[in-house]
Amino acid sequence: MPVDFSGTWNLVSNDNFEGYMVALGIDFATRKIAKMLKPQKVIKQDGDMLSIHTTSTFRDYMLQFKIGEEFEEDNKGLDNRKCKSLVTWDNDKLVCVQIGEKKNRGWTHWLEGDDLHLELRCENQVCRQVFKRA
Ligand code: 1AG
Repeated sequence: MPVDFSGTWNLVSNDNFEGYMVALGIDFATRKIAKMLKPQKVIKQDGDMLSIHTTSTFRDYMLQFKIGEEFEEDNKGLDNRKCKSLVTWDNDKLVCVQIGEKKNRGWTHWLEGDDLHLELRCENQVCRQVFKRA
């Protein structure tokens, strides 16, 4: 049985979000707002199908995909660059590779105790986010 990420999760820590946003080319004013946010994730996992809805007072981001199946991602409201994304299991970690203009782009989700972890990668920057159940 794979891990189940389903639930509602609130951000509690956000390490080097600034570096990650700079690597994505997010402008100064947007970064100032974005780093104040405490986004919430609502994750629904049903077999190989996942939806991850990240919401905040500023912007929302919705992702739906099937594990193991490449899809087009538009990153709308984030950096707006399109990429080809593929999410696969690496043991109990959910790993996304985002192929596009930015090198080394992707993310990894995993559970640790009662916490949801998210590592966001772009070029040489790594942002580490931790969420707790709402
Ligand atoms: C993601 O998580 C990213 C979800 O794919 C959003 C997290 C960080 C923001 C990413 C880039 C920064 C770009 C622009 C800043 C402007 C607004 C920030 C809004 C943040 C809330 C939406 C991986 C996975 C599924 O959970 O998406």
